[in-house]
Amino acid sequence: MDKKEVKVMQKILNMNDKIAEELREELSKKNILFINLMSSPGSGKTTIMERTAHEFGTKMCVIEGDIQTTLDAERVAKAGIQTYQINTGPFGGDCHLESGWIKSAMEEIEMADLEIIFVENIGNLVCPAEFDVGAHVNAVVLSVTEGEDKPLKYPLAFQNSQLCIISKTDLLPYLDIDINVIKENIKKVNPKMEVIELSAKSGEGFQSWFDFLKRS
Ligand SMILES: Nc1nc2c(ncn2[C@@H]2O[C@H](COP(=O)(O)OP(=O)(O)O)[C@@H](O)[C@H]2O)c(=O)[nH]1
Ligand SMILES: [Mg+2]
Repeated sequence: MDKKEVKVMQKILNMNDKIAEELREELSKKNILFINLMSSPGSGKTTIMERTAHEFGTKMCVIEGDIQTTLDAERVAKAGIQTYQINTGPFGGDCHLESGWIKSAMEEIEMADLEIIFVENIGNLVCPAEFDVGAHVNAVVLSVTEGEDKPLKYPLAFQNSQLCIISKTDLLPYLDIDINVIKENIKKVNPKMEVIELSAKSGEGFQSWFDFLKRS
């Protein structure tokens, strides 16, 4: 293995962690909760943000991460809240967000009335889990259509998160999926994981999500 390459990578991660720690402390002092949502593409993160924005209104803001387009920020902004889009496409198309980019985004955000800042990380169940973005809570969203085995196949996202949102539960009647097996597999990789089941289509389970946010 090339030693120089390892050293450089280590340096980048150290810098990322340092900025992440500073961000976390700064937001704690401001009494703002910072939540990092991670998942594979299409699990329902933006739809969850849209419904959550209708509950919390201008007390929340969302930083959207995507390789290309401002589509998600446009969707969430319709709820009348502050949104900020980070595109990694022009900078090599990275598949994750780093704390330095989040810091730059936060410098643009008006924080006076905020109680919660969400980051919708780039859709990918692997890389985002490797980068601390400075959140108080990492949450991984797993939709029921993704299969029961995903916590076992992509354990880091589940091990580095405190909450798993099992989404799209309205689809369960149409699938050969046992939600109890999903939950068992989550517990196998992270026994302490809190789990919330919800459907952004029907709204079922959202009260548990809102309660989680209010007590976090
Ligand atoms: N049936 C159903 N579809 C959903 C639900 N949540 C999101 N979707 C659909 O799933 C697709 C991807 O959702 P989106 O929020 O863009 O996922 P993201 O890529 O994780 O942000 C969209 O077509 C949504 O309408 C849900 O709870 N139930
Ligand atoms: Mg999205």
